[in-house]
Amino acid sequence: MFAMLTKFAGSLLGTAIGDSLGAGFEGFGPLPSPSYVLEFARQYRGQLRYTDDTHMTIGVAESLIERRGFDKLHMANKLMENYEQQPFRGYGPGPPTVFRMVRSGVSWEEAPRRLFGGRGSFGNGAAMRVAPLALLFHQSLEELREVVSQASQITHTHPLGVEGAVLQAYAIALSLKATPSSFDPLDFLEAVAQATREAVYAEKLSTAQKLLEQRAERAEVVRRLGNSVEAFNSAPTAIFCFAKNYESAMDAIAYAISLGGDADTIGAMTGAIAGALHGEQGFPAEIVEKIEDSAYIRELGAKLYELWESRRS
Ligand code: F2R
Ligand code: MG
Ligand code: MG
Repeated sequence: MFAMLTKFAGSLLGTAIGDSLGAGFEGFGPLPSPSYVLEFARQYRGQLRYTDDTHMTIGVAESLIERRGFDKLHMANKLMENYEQQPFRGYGPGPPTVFRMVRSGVSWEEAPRRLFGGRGSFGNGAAMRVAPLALLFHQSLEELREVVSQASQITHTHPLGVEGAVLQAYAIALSLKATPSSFDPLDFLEAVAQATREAVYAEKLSTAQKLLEQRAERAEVVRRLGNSVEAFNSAPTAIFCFAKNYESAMDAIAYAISLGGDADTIGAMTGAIAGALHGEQGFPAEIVEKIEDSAYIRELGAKLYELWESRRS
């Protein structure tokens, strides 16, 4: 049995590696191959800087640790304050708009509901930051759904934005409880599919199982699952990228980024799931060292682990 401590750190570091490596390719078309990404990672000299995906994940973790559990108002303020300190992290338009509305007096309940003509956001921003919640609440999928729904609605109130975050959290929780030697990717995809309450996700996760069985080409994966910023066009894709490459955390991230499109976010979500299965040792030390703030991110994983342990007893 892998030590839980390294799995907690691995999931947060996996988020940061996928995000930081994918950031330079966000908005690109498909890359030549996953090996191209691995070679880029090996040869890159200097620091790999993270974007909003990791920055918001750090904020979620910081809030859980400071409050020793989930406190929606504290988390909302933490995400807003972190954004105001570092607004240059490539945030999607929705969250900063929410933060500005709140600063001008609109309530936290109302502000995210006003986005996109009153429909709320179905961007992947709630899903990309969900790893700390999945780690802390992985033992009860019912509680995980409830907490993730509430945390998502700080910025994303559209049901499809929330459901993407819930499924990404389920995938991380399942991976955390599994071991690489006994992992079955089809069973994993089926378990995530069984959990969904939204038709578009059920359809995509069913497609993911077929694509895995058929050993589909990357172009077909992008065509059927998507690689764009909407949660339903990226969370199932990340879950598939992990399932297809579950034997190696770095291969999973490289494959995800190689699909192009929202590469940092699909890379981050894939990395969070893969890191939860393999632990920190799933990532080469020379790549972890290149990631901005990797020591701090590892420390957040350790603190979340301690919090989880203390809540069990
Ligand atoms: N912002 C980016 N990438 C842009 C380029 C960044 C550049 N490299 C730089 O450094 O400046 N990436 C980040 O944004 C995504 C997460 O977005 P989030 O937090 O979900 O934001 P938002 O604005 O709520 O949603 C994203 C887009 O989805 C579409 N959308 C959402 N809800 C919609 C609705 N109800 N109807 C129609 N469209 C909707 C919109 O296009 C939103 O802008 C991640 O990729 C992260 O990396
Ligand atoms: Mg980003
Ligand atoms: Mg992105």
